[in-house]
Amino acid sequence: MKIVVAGGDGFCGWPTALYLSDRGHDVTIVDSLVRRDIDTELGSNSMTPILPLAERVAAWKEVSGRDIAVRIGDLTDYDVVSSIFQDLEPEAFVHFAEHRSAPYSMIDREHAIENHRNNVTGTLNVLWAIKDFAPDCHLVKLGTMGEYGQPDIDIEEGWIEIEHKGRKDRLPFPKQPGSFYHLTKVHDSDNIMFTCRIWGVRATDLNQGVVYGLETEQTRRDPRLVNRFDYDAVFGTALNRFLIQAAIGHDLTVYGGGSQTRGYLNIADTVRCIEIACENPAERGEFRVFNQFTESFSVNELAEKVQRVARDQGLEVAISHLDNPRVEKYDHYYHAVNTNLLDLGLEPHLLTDDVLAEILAVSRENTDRVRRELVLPTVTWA
Ligand code: UPG
Repeated sequence: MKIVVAGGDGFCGWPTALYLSDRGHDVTIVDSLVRRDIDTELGSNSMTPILPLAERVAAWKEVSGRDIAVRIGDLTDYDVVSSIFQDLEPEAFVHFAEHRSAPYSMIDREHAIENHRNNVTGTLNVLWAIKDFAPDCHLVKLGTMGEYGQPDIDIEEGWIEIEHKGRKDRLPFPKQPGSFYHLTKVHDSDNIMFTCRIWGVRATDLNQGVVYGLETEQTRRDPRLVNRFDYDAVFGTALNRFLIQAAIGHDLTVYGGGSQTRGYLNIADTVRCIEIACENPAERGEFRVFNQFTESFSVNELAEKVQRVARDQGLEVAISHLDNPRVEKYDHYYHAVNTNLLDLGLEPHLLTDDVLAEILAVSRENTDRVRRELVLPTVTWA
């Protein structure tokens, strides 16, 4: 298939582009490189030394013999987006090209607005371009499990049957996002759902959980293909941060009580989920939602797992309960349905001690690149 991977220089996008290319798809990466600019803005870096995009793609050609085309461009510019659809005529457009950090969106008013401008405008441009130039193209959009919040009922996959005053309907599942960033994904979902209804767009919204891990089968083939690995308090995510903290001898930073529970998945499953979505497109006019996570854990459970695996490697790490910089529920009910992807053939890579030990080992090789002052959270919600 002809597939565009927008955001193909990022943590999920890069390994996805390699995976799809490896599976024989004709892949074009579109990226504005803004994630690298944000590193400069925040004074942060990937723990792993990542090459410039052109060099990464050249290394992939050398290792695999396969070409990945690259377009540097910003989806908030409609000329860029319309030319992508006119020139490439993609069958699937995989859309990772959004600012994905909750803390980044909560820094101040300007960041909240920029987060909305970038994410919501980019997706609107993609929807208009599909309508204008490629009505059959399947939009595979990265949403987030964070759209749902933590309701006191089971979380369904995008839709719920509701009986109200004697009548029944299948309605969008209620959304209670926890940050301005998560809100941008809710706005995207609404915009996509609307265009499926009025223009017949075919779309899959992948409500992804927190991704952990670093390497995939493809990135492991050459050190120049290594994925980015965020550890700072703005872009680093829960489990990966704990592993890096263990590697550098920092207390594990559990926010508040630590009973906050979320859905998680391995990066190796992210890339496979995208392939499954592309190869099984939504129908014209269908707004399809998959909950893309494989297991649920509380933050405390993750910290305890990391502490135990670190101990096996001779590292003693303590668990600290910091004042929670976010406004979150504790001791809440959390049960989310995730059967759509499993039914289409996903075989999850589960969070075993071996998986943790591998990520910890890579972290231990790169400790010299960590700027310790970026580890503790500074952005607060309240
Ligand atoms: N947390 C800690 N300590 C840390 C970091 C996080 O306790 O050092 C907690 C945090 O309070 C929250 C949970 O861990 O309860 C998850 O937080 P985090 O890993 O930062 O994930 P999210 O803020 O939910 O965001 C990530 C991605 C986002 C994606 C989402 C999917 O950044 O792009 O949409 O996961 O759930």
